[in-house]
Amino acid sequence: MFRILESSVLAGFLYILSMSAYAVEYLAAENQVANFSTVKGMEYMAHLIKDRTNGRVDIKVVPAAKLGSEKDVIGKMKSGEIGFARVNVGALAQFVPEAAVVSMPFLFRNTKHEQKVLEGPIGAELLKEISKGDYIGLAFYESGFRSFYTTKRQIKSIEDMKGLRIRVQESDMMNAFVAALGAIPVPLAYSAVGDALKAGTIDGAENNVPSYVSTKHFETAKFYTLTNHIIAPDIVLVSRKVWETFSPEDQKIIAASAGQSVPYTRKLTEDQEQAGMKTAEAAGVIVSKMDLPLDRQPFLFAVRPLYKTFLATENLRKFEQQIRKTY
Ligand code: GTR
Repeated sequence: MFRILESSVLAGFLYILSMSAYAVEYLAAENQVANFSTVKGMEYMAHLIKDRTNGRVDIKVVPAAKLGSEKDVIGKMKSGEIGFARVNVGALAQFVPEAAVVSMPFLFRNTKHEQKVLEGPIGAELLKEISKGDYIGLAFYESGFRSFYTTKRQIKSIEDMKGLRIRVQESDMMNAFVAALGAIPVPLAYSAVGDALKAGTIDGAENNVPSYVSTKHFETAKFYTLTNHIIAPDIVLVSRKVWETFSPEDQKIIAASAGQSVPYTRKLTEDQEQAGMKTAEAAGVIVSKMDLPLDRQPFLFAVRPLYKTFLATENLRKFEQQIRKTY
């Protein structure tokens, strides 16, 4: 009896030892705050992965840009210093030109259009293209329309953009976009925007409602104009260096779990969008629409040249065409 017990304890001990030799904790960078939909989505994905790999792959989601700005994080993923991240395609496009396709202004007509594209064959194909180099794209998270918010005035027409200092993501395309509208682009890390608004070094920024509200930017920038200019999805990324250390079986588990976190995250994003709008309005934010289509037309016209510059290859233009033809 004692022998049996002794040998099973020993076996258990050896098992724990062997498990701990293989269980590695990976960090996943997030720049949104703890209860934000994408952070929850990444945590859900991490939970599925840990469970299904019996703890071999243990991912810890680190929110609030504690691992660095989006630009720094993507840079550090090249060497594998950071294994996982959820970033926005706008920021990724600086490193992977294919990511620019879905960050272009006035491309998606609405979130349904975005969802159909990303979750269908075009989305799958685009993930493959994005995954040819230093990064593996596991899944897209839909993130809602981005619009301008400003401290001084409402945007009623393109004229109102003139001379405003608008914060942009650290992206050449976003820089060119805001400049094309007649404003002055100010590239800044996401975490620096709140202080810049308060200090008055910028007059506004642009983002989706959950980001506008969770960052409390609405407390300083009281005009939110539904320009609905970009729906740039977020993307769950793994460093290729780290990806290649996983067995094919674990790679499958990781990819499937990321995919399963998409509908989970979408529901939270939709809820946060609705709740965020209410919070903003209750705090006295003036939410306004532009009078369609007359005031919107000059915006569409101004961004046209950007397509030539940032979708510079036939392959990228092919994606654009396929997206536009999706109904
Ligand atoms: C948010 C996105 C962030 C970051 C931010 C920004 O919508 O979730 O990852 O890209 O926009 O504007 O910097």
